[in-house]
Amino acid sequence: MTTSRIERVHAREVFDSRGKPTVEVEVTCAGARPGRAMVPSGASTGRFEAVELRDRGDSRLDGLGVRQAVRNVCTEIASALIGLDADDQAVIDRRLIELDGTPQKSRLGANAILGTSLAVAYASAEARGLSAVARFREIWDGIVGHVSNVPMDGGHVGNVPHELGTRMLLPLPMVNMISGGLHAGRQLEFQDFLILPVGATSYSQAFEWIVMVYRRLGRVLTERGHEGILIGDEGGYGPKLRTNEEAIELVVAAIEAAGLKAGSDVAIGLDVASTHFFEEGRYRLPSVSSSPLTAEQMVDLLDDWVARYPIISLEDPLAEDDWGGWKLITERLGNRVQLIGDDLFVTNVARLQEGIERGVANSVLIKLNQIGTLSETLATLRLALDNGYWPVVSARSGETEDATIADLVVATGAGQLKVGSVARSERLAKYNQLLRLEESLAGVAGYLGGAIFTR
Ligand code: 2PG
Ligand code: MG
Repeated sequence: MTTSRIERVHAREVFDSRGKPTVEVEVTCAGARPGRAMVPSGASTGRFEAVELRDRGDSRLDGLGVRQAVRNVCTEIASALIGLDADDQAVIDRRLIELDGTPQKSRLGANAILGTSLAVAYASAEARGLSAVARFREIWDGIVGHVSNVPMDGGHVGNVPHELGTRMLLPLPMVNMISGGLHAGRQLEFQDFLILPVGATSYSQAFEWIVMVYRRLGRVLTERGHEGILIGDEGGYGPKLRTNEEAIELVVAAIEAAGLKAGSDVAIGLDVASTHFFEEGRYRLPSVSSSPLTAEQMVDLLDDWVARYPIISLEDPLAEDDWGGWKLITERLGNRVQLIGDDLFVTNVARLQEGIERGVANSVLIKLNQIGTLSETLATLRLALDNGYWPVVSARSGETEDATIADLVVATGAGQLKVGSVARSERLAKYNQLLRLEESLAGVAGYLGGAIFTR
């Protein structure tokens, strides 16, 4: 018998940052304290994501309850896992996938499965007295093995530096300043106006710059007459603006007001999240044009913005089904800008593989709950690195105090992290954990920052 034999699997319903129920799982190994994880939840979800099981049809909590998912953990999943070795994450995750038996984890629920998968990793850490980051590092080394980091031919995808995936790294944060889309009352069509402090030389310096830009943005908004500004789901400001470009200009003004250089110190990223305004093959952007845009017009628009503003990263610039549009933007901008597939790839190996084969995008957003197990998430991360795609580990718009992604991004050396703004504790839980890791891993974990784009 190993020291990490699973003795108990338990779950409960808890609540996330939007006050929606979510699943918390505890897995306990013989003689150890329980390992615990909580599951996040998206609002702008992709159609190809793993399925979150909710108690639809139940009048309680508007049908948002997760009691069935909780029951699934406490009954079927518990029976399947008790007695297994928590150190064997790959075996456990395979068992969970087989037990569910559906392509998108809709029977037991991706929330039930991910909560369990992560709690197993924590249980293994508890059983052997390891920190979370050390356990994730072990799993990354063990399951994923050596990452070859071969850049793709043709130079249209990023030349990902060798350090990504091969050593522990504090990430370059990509941080939401202004929210629109489905996260802030639809005043703006685009979802996230983000900053990337590419000129900072350490994570803590990067974080301080972010805090200062956020504070200055608040002041700039007030000075320009935006009273009673709404804060979006991820802590970004949600002012009433007429156009998406106005949001970019405000962020540039805030960077400068913080005494920093827009571009070389702090660059801009957009999560266009275009799937939610893609209708019948066209992009509906009333603030830009009264008639919906074709993919080509969308690419022209973004190309123009990239030329005029210090934008270095675009997420979901085209919709989850628009492979043709994606191909076009990759050809036009792929050697100048990070093009992140979120709804497009949904952290799914098969979809990312398809993107690689089609020569589409050069970066992938990594969200644990889009795919539903730790092992599958790491497999997608590895596929990205093997093919010269930058991975960006990401939180969801619905989060909890669970800081797993902070430990995970450092352990895997993925290089970038997207969490949301610096105004809500479910976001700060991750940023603060990174500050702890920067201290405890001094001399062990590196920091490449903006150099991930230029090496
Ligand atoms: C995204 C995420 C996080 P959601 O689109 O990248 O910003 O949003 O969790 O709502 O999908
Ligand atoms: Mg997104």
